Amino acid sequence: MLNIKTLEFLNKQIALEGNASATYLAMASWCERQGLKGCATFFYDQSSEERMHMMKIIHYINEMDGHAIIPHQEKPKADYDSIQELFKIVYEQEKEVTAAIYNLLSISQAENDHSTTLFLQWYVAEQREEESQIRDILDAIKLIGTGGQSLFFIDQEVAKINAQKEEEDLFEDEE
Ligand code: OFO
Repeated sequence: MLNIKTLEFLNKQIALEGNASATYLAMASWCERQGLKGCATFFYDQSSEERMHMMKIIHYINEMDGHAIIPHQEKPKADYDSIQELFKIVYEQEKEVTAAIYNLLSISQAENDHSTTLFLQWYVAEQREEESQIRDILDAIKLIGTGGQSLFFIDQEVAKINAQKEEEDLFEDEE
């Protein structure tokens, strides 16, 4: 059984994960329209992952005899000035989600809710991975610069990250 405060913040987290999924989907669509195939694939995959994060919380709340509330979805930004802007937005968004997870964790610990504390450990690790990945992409963008063919090279770099992720996922599936 979840206490009222933990339930309230878990429900807030559903909204955050859902909004992250929608934002990534909007970014994927924008990238696809720009011919940035590597970036589009990256954001489509991220969008699916965020939806999965949201679903995990919905199932967890209901399993714990709470009521998972499906939130109103904010309309994500549709247009971006540059690929640099887009990844900077993503980084800030991920940092906000991490802060929300930490806050939720502090609440569950204060309430001696060991089950939720354990459940949230997965999200802590996931956020660390996501933030590190976005920082790597931002570093690559900085190195490549904004010269003539920079978009092409940035897209290639992101495509390499997609391939690496795919390999890691396969490896995890085999374990
Ligand atoms: Fe849900 O992992 Fe990012 O936001």
